[in-house]
Amino acid sequence: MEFIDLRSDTVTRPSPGMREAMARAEVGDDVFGEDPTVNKLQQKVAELLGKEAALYVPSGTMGNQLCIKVHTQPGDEVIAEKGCHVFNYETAGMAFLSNVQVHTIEGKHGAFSVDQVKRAIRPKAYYMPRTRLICMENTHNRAGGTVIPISLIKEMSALATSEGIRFHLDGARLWNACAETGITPKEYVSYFDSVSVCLSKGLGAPVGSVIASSGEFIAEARRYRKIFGGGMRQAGVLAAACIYALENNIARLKEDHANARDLARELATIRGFDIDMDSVQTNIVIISLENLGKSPDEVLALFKKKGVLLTLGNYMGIRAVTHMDVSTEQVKRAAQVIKETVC
Ligand code: TLP
Repeated sequence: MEFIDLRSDTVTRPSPGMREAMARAEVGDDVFGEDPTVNKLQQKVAELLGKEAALYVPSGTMGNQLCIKVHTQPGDEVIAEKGCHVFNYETAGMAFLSNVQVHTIEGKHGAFSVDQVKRAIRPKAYYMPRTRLICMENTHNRAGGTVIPISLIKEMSALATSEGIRFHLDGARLWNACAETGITPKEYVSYFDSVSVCLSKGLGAPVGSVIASSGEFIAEARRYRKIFGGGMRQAGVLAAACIYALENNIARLKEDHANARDLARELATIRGFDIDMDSVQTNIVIISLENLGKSPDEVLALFKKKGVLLTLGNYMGIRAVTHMDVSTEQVKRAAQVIKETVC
């Protein structure tokens, strides 16, 4: 059976053009800094994001965790939104790798306010944790692919600077925020000390993320990347796919957003499917099943039998993600199958 796979934009496979670019890639040993394609990717991303330096890493998780490691000391505290990826889906990496604790704040549509953060910042006392870092996620995955307003980012950045606190962006899907708002990656990233962006989600590369920051920061991150086992050798074959993704796959992201909006509108007509339409801003649709009378696992299994794959979302919720490997036609078909299955 051919599946319509809406579990995540991570399921995208390299296209023939991308595979060709990978096959042609010049390579070298990247632990020696000698892979020309990796170096080209890092330079390209640093320029695109307006930062001094960048580093290719195997995953978004490693990108975030490296940045947290470089920013913090054991015993520090990190402020993050309650639903964010670094807190929920990185297997307690912050505690495990950086020995820091997380101070979570519940935001609206993935965004916490400056006031909430002000209240969360610890007074400077030797017996209290030291607030060292604020993490933000844009777009915010668990909130439904929501875009964090640039005005809020600006204000938060000013607060962080005045308090001597670092500011990190989990920009796994920053490209989607840019496609939706028209704001450039450089503008978004200018308010942060560090950023991690993913090439292996909506942009369709098979593997990899890039972190960007100052030259000194990236040199330190490179050291930790080796410690964490992320020093790669002839990684140019993968970096070539990332360069191809940046050059070819950004412009089309709005198609995914339009597909997600259409899907959300269709699914919202189903009784027991609750969708916050205000949260459907990019390529993610979160559906709450609290009023359906069937468990998310049960529903997902039924869809799977009919060839449509979704995944678990929040509590009692499921998630659909549109991406370049599902056409508008397939998204329409998926909506139809879902309707027939639950109605
Ligand atoms: N997200 C995955 C799952 O882990 C939930 C997905 O399918 O959406 N930041 C954000 C905002 C992410 O959504 C993800 C992946 C990551 C970081 C981590 O990226 P990887 O999977 O490359 O480690």
